Amino acid sequence: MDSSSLTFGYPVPNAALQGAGRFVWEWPGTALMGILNLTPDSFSDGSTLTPPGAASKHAHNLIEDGAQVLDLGGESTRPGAEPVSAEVELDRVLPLLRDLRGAGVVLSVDTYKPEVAAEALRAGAHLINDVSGLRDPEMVRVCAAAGAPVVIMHMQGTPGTMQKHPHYDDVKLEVQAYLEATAVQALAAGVPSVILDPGIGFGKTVAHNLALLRGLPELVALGYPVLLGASRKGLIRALSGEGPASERDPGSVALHLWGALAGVAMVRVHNVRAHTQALRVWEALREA
Ligand code: HH2
Repeated sequence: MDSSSLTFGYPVPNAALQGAGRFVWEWPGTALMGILNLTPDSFSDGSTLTPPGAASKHAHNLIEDGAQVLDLGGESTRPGAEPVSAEVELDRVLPLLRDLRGAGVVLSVDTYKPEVAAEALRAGAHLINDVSGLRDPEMVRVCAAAGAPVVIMHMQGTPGTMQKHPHYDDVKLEVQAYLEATAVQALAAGVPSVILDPGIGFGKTVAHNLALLRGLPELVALGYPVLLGASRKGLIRALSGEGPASERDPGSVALHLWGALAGVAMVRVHNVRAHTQALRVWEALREA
């Protein structure tokens, strides 16, 4: 099985020291990033994690189910979502982040705001997941200074407007070119490593999403770890006719197994247990 790795400038669960101040986490196959939306308005699970203790319990359940990374988000980025201030985002994310410091998994924070990233990294976050794809140059400086790797996700427009009129001449080439150029710049500026994410549903029609999913092997071939996040997204309803987000786990598994077949290093999912089982079966079959 192929393996992937990320480099950090500080100790991280399961990472090995490789040279001065360089800690490398290497994993085989496709790792599971469990989603923790600490928001009242996320599209699939908004508000369910806001009562005290509920988020921590859910986080530990995700770890027990097989999550190697937890992604904590304090602002919804669903289509039409309103931004919140850095203070609100930090108030939602920091308590759980501190609570999870000894949990033995990689802690990611889903933010495009450099001030949130800086504070989260000080509080024990290991990885920054930037859905704006490092649009703010300050984000590169923050991550380089801290020694933090970054998920660079592609988004056309902003969450408020992105689904109004998405347009590309060649979606696959444009997304790939953006991700590659941004990765090269980030690494040159001192970010220790990056993960690339085509941003399913972020300023894309169904046809755009399908072209990106079919083009995953070419994105993987660039040589960077690739993350796929299709969990419970509207694309699944569009392709299957099935209703609410909470009922889209079978479609999520189907799309993420497609990603695993293409060689993606990580999938970002709500239902970790279902994905653990699907990936174990699929990987055993592949290795047989
Ligand atoms: N999708 C969402 C949020 N963050 N990050 C990455 N890297 N890739 C994604 O595809 C991605 C992401 C949207 O999903 P969710 O977190 O479930 O909803 P919301 O933004 O409404 O909280």
